[in-house]
Amino acid sequence: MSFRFAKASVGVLAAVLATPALAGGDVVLSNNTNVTTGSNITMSVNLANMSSSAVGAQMHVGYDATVLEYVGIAAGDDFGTLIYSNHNSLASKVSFATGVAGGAPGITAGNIAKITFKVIANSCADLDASVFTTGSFPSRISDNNGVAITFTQVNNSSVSAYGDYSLAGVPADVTVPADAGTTAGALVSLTAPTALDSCGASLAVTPSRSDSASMSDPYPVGFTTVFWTSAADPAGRVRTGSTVVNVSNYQLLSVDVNLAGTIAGSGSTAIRIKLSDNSVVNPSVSFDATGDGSAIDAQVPVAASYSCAAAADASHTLSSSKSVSVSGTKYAAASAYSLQGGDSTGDNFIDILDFGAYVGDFGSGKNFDSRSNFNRDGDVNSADFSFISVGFLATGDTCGSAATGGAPRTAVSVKELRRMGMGDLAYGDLNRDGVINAADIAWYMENGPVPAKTPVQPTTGNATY
Ligand SMILES: [Ca+2]
Ligand SMILES: [Ca+2]
Ligand SMILES: [Ca+2]
Repeated sequence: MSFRFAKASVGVLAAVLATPALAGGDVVLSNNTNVTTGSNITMSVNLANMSSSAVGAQMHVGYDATVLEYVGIAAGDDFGTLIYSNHNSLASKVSFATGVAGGAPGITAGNIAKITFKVIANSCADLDASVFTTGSFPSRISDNNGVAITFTQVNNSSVSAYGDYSLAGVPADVTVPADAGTTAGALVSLTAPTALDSCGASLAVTPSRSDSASMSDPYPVGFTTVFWTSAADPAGRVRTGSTVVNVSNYQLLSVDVNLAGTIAGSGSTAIRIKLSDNSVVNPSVSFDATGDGSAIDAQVPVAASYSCAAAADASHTLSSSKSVSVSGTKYAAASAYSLQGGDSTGDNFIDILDFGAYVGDFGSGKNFDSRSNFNRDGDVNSADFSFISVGFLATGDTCGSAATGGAPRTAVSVKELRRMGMGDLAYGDLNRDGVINAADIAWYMENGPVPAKTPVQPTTGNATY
């Protein structure tokens, strides 16, 4: 095989000083920009603006070995013959000669070689990653007469190799209660993550929700996933993240709840809160030694609204009602509850039944929650009887409806108590006439909770209950 350039080059190399060079053109390095670090890029060695047709060239291209790793060289689209090539890894340099096969007319512009590198480091518009350089033989371009054409080296290759990047500040998963005053769920404000490509340019991050709602809409009860997606970096890579929003199936109610009267002990107990839709919750409330307590963020069923909440210690106090309104994202009672002690039977009346319980419960070794221990000290005694005495025949308030119906009672027979399954209240029949009534209270006031040794006959002959 023979090549016009190969034949001519021998003579040109010898005659380069003797023969005046032709007016020139440009040699340009160019490459595909914006690649992913780790991928290959191919530098094109091109001629442009040549004053006369070129048929052969010999050149040296150096490269930055911290960014590029040599892979190989090939002839160009227009100089289709690779006559010679050498890779000097120590010098980080590729030397080559290419030309047009015999008979071709030559070119004034076109591609004379392709050098492939692997990009081994991130690079941001790196203009020095590959450059024309000098080497063991002169760089030259020749026409088909073997005459050199002068040229200007134009190093306009720009390597941009993009490394990995990630979203910054992806919000952590959140669990929140449902907002009060709506069944739509909860409004949750999430700060969108940010993204910078490996060259430091900001990339927009777009959210989307698994329920297809807008970010400003309430999140429904249950789990909703927010997907965050960055715009592609110049190498075409997107990054994603997600945040799960869990809206719990309850709303929050806070109430200030206090025990009325003279309280002498502290402790915790469940407070029954009955809401205006008849749902009931029983948060535990801690009371201090003066009877002050509160239920903060008690969990209540999700509802569009609550107008009223009735609170009680069901084994000690009457119920008390307050209107309820939305405060921020929670429900709040209009004012503090003051729970009146004296109702041991939980029927929302303070009456003769509670007196019966009191007599049976009388004694020491009691705790905060012991029945009939209305002042919450260590005993059930006269201090507790005073709660019954002060509140006798009072009825609690349950948002406008009685808890059990009926009315407080002034008398009850022992037989009826037993039919009601409340035989333990029969201790209240202190005078042992078969009826618990005002006469037993009078007996207690005179004798204490000590039953008569023999029954006292009713003065009226028959009870009237
Ligand atoms: Ca009662
Ligand atoms: Ca007590
Ligand atoms: Ca009696």
